[in-house]
Amino acid sequence: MLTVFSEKHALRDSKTELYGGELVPPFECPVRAEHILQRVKEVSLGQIIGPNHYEIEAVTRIHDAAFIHFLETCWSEWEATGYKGEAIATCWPARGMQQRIPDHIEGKLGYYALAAETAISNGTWEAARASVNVALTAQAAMRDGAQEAFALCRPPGHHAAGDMFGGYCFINNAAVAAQAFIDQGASRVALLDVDFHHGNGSQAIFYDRDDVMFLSLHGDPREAFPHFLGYADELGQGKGEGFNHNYPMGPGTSFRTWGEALDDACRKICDFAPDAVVISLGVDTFEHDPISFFKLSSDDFKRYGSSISSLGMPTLFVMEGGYAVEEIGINAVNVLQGYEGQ
Ligand code: SP5
Ligand code: ZN
Repeated sequence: MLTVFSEKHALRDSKTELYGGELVPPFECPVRAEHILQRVKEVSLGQIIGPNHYEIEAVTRIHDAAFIHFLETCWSEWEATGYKGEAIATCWPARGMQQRIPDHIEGKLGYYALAAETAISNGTWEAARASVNVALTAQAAMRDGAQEAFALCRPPGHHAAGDMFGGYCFINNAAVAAQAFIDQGASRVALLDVDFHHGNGSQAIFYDRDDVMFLSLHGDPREAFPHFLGYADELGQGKGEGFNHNYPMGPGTSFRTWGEALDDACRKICDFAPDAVVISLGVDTFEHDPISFFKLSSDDFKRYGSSISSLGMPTLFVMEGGYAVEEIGINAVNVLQGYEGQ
């Protein structure tokens, strides 16, 4: 399987994450991508290429142009204030307040942030831009005939909505890639999100559409981030009604339970008969993940990779989360090897 990777991921190297009331080194850190790349090489998964450059229009098919401009200029505006730390939102347009975009960078940060743990710092924009180019390059390989590809994206994307960043995400790489399939003539695309966290951004982006079906297996929002989306009764709206499927699961969920949800999702994908499947591949479902509560073992990742390949559909894997850094390479690549029947 082809892997697409950009060294520019390393430019996303913020020093702080707001966690449990403390500023800690971010769980979403550069070494994650290095370990995955190392494992791809170790098992000789296949060719590894760098990304091509894509115009921003591929991104603004999904994201609001003013939001993208904000991401691009946030750090320099923040720096200009003279603050010592990284750019972190502290104030939101909460219930009953105006939804107007303020002029001051603190106001803009609150307007565009969906969570406060994710700090913006020098290089964040460049890395996010490279990450979506990685996804688009892998997608283009499939347009040109590849049956599958692995976009080793970092930073991840599935929490990013049309005009919101957070949950370590800035540009929704998987959503941009799904849209690229549609723009190249696909009638239907399924976006299957197996990251531990609900893909709130992807769901919001496609919620009223019937051409992109979104399915997500994740920690129950009653117990897990992003807390305010991902319930089972969110089924889509308007034309999109019936094209959104959530599988929230509670603390301690085993592979047995998780695998049954995956089987159900796969049946829905079969009925939908998409031209391509995009997998938001997070491996934070791992039993030793430091911020999650599912109980999948490293072998389980191989097993479910094989289930995904049973769909028999062109499949684009897009890297999302996973914070057990030592095992992240084995777990992510196990899915890809399981898919390839190894
Ligand atoms: C892409 C991705 O996986 N993003 C995840 C973002 C999660 N950020 C919030 C983490 C809050 C963690 N609370 C966990 C409590 C564990 N004791
Ligand atoms: Zn996650």
